[in-house]
Amino acid sequence: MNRRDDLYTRRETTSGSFRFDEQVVDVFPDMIDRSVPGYALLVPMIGQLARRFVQPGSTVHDLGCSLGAVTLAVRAALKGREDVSGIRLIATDNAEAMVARFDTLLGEADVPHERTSTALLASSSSRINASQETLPVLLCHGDIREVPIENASFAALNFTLQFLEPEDRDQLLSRLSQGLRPGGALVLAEKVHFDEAATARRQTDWHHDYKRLQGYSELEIARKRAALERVLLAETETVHMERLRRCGFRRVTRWFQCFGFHAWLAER
Ligand code: GEK
Repeated sequence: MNRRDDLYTRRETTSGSFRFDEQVVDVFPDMIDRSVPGYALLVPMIGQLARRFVQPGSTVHDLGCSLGAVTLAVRAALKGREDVSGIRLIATDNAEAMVARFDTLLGEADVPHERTSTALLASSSSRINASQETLPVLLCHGDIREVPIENASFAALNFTLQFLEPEDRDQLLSRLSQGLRPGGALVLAEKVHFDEAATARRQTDWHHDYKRLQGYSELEIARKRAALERVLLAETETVHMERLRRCGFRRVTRWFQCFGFHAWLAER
């Protein structure tokens, strides 16, 4: 059962103190659903896009997988396709508490899976027999900046790039575009920043209205906001689109927006 997120009723915060720790993991599905407007729609839609773009015998990356919502949506969407043998689903996160919990969830759901690391991914292939049509999950505890991206046809950065230092973002996206096969695609979802002050204020107000309607108090909203300062570094849509093109993506399409939460499909 998913626990209700009441973390910031209990936790006093200092600016920039947010971490993906055990206590966040305990409430994570509820936290992200009640904090990111549209999350419950975005996840299955990423699965739908994967069904179109994933190619036989290729690798799929869920980068910053948390509890694996995207991995599981992609896996569910690919089921029923005739040509899934040999597809490797790799889910990576650098928070040990997240990976441990996702491991447990995969076990409970009887999904074939195996723990690995970025170093092992680089040096060996999985022991899991991906030739069967079981779509096994390779669960990787590590930094997405170090994950080898090879022979991929689909990747998702669902609200993860925003946690990297901006100077590391170009390198990751360039590696992704180089590691994707022609015809492959990346889904990037981010909280965006608006340069124009009045627009930024309105979008923040609307986001906070969403959180209020989801039952968060003013104190919880203020504490979470302070905790994320300098941890979640949002950029404008223009910065994102220019970076995606500069890093080698041929066509970039925004396919989702709810207030300041955007998702683009970047095609190789
Ligand atoms: C979902 N995609 O439910 N390397 C690996 N993981 C990282 C890194 C990094 N450098 N930085 C942050 N993370 C998920 C939601 S949450 C978004 C993604 C949110 C991980 C971090 O540990 C966390 O699990 C995830 O990225 C971001 O569809 O909480 O707003």
